[in-house]
Amino acid sequence: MTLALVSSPQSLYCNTLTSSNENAEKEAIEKTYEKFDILVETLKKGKGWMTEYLVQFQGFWLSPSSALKGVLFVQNHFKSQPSDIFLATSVKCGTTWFRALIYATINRSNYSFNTHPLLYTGPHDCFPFLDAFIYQDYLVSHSTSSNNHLSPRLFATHIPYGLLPKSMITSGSKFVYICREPKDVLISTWLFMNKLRPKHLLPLSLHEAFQMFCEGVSHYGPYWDHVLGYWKASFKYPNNVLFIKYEDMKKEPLFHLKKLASFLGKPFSEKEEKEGVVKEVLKLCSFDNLSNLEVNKTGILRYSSRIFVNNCYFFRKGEVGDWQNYLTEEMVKHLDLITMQKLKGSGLTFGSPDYLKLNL
Ligand code: PAP
Repeated sequence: MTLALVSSPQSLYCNTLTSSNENAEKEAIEKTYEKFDILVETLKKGKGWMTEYLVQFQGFWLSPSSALKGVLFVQNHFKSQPSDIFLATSVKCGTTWFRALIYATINRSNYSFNTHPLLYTGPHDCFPFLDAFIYQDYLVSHSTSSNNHLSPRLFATHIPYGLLPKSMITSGSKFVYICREPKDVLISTWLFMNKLRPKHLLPLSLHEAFQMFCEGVSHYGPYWDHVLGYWKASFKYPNNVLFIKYEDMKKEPLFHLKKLASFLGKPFSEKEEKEGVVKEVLKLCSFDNLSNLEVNKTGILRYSSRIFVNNCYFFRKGEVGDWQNYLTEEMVKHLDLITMQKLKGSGLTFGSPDYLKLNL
């Protein structure tokens, strides 16, 4: 089914295009490709999870062919609008879930819950992943620019806060940031990436993945730096950055969805609450509901020009604490200690791990 998006990105680069500024923009894009070709050869390399290697750019590890390109294009070409809404996450922190929640919340008066587009469309197809969309769909985005009155535009991104162009931060756009307990992120990432790892590369062992994660060599990592960037921004710009933990949403979904809706400028009215609309949104976007839909069991997401991902890969268990089934006691201690050291003084903690009792 083709979904008629109510809130979709249209022209990502310019608000109004004439042929002359379109040509100038195309030239600038060519320059970015040239810059990319030169840059990628000069960057430090680290072992990859689902690619042969990652490169380190401005302090973060990125896959060279997609994430690095995406960051460069966003930094050099993306024109944000004050009404834009970004769902920002590091990988495996809840993008799929919150994509559905944000989409359903923003568009709740446009659809009935019985025939909702999310019943037929994977959450990843509801609004685009900016980092990949920006360089892949240049022409598409221009040819549909007549629709760019639609507002707000919704995007998902994995780009670390410190790598965002200044214009995105100062434009007034809103960022919803989702973070997750690092041990669950590690396990979820390891299992997911091994499914996508090309056949010619041997599967990553948990031991290797653990080492790489702890050293910060993970997609858009170090994970803790990613989290801290948005954590600090949420204090500096509380009206523009909302920071939510995956675990908190699991524990108190009603409270956090209402907070999210208010932050997005679409608070649930008393009448809606009484009519059960908040609960309907939560039910629609729940793991049980989404993971059992045909589209999410059999559909395929075109993640980038070369990567296609089965929708079902985005739904595994959706639980808190599954790391207990994989990590040894030693691994847990080591990872908790890194987390404690990295987050020290920030005020951010995850759960109540043993290290908090250590007074380190
Ligand atoms: P991405 O970074 O590739 O987009 P993302 O959606 O952020 O992935 O994370 C996937 C995780 O969210 C999976 O966690 P798990 O491996 O620990 O199970 C997935 O199961 C979980 N997830 C997906 N949808 C939901 C949902 N509706 N509610 C709760 N968790 C969900």
